[in-house]
Amino acid sequence: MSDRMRWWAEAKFGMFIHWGLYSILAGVWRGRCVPGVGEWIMRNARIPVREYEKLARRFNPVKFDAEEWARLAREAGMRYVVFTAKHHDGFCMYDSEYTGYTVVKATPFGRDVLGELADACRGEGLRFGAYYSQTLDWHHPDGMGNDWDYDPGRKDFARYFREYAMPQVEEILTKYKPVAVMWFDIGTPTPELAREMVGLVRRVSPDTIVSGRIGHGLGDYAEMGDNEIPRGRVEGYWEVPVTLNDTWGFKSYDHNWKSPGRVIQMFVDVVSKGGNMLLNVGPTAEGVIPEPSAEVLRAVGRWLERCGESVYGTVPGPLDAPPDAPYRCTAKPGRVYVHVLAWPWDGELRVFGARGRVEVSRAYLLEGERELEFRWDGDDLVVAVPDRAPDPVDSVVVLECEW
Ligand code: JFZ
Repeated sequence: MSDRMRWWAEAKFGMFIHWGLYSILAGVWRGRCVPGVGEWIMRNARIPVREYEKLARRFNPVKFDAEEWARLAREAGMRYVVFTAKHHDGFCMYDSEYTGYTVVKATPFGRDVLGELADACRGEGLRFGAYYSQTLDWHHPDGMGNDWDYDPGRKDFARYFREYAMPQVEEILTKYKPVAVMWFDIGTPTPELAREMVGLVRRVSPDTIVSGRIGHGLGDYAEMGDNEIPRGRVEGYWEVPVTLNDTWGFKSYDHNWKSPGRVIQMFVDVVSKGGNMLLNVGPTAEGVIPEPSAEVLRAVGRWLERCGESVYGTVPGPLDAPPDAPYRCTAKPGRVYVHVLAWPWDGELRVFGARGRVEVSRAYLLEGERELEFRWDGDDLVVAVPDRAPDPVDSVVVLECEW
């Protein structure tokens, strides 16, 4: 395991925060609901730069409290936070010296959101990372993606990348150090430019992790598609970004919140396959994380408070659950944690294909440590379990074993 990735591989769980001028529109433009994710409203509604820029004068999140957000992440059991320093709309939620289009210079709020969040997260013992859109930039004439204000044929993207994006990444890495993760997105048009950006990060901040969406296989880990959990184990370091509803940036009418149970089971599924989960919140224009999403996070945290040892610092281990099995497995030296996601109705938990993979000496419930009888049936380990599940979402059976 590489030194740079050690904390990340053990952390398993992070908070993603998408917050910017798009949070003001909240999915609505000129009285119309705009389809698609909230942070893409400028593109999806083809809002002219001169119109969209005016939102900056309206950005005054009087209820923003970075320490409250950091406390929620800690309560949820999250170990790192990734915040949108600059998303595709080009607006900088930090104090950039390369543009006036920033939360400090262009808004009545005038505060350095990235800086306050970085300090608050570190105060809670959380690692802090910055999301940076290195390719799409709908505000800058040489950035990619805005074909409604600018002529794509007249763009000089290499100039944008080398004279704007790279200097901004360098200022983020130096002004807000230590930046634990630079979360690049969408990919980079050429491997040459991607290598230049990775080289910059390595030179300026060698411990900073580079996300997979820098592209061309140059990241320190692989980033799955949004909400895309692989069907089986994936070797190497990888992460899946997950929304709590159906948007990253706040939309006033997206109430399709995932239940705590679904989030916990998704999380355990991801960890059992070797990945991390970066779970998103989309705060409102006032600076408030929507309460329904906060409640989900707190419920996840309560489960992790009780069962976190079966997740943090684990590896997939010797037992791969069949994709449609009602359980998932994680492991540490000397033990396998069987996460039972659907409690057996007949009192028998069957762990498929365990023979020859684990030498079991003891089985017990993680919560309460109740001893459980077990037997072998062919290649399967069969554990006798009580009628009632200890937890309605994920009851953990511990197998003490050599593997
Ligand atoms: C990107 C952004 O466009 C989006 O706004 C959000 O920030 C999300 C986390 O990242 O969206 C993507 C990028 C890549 C894939 C899917 C959505 N992908 O590779 O499938």
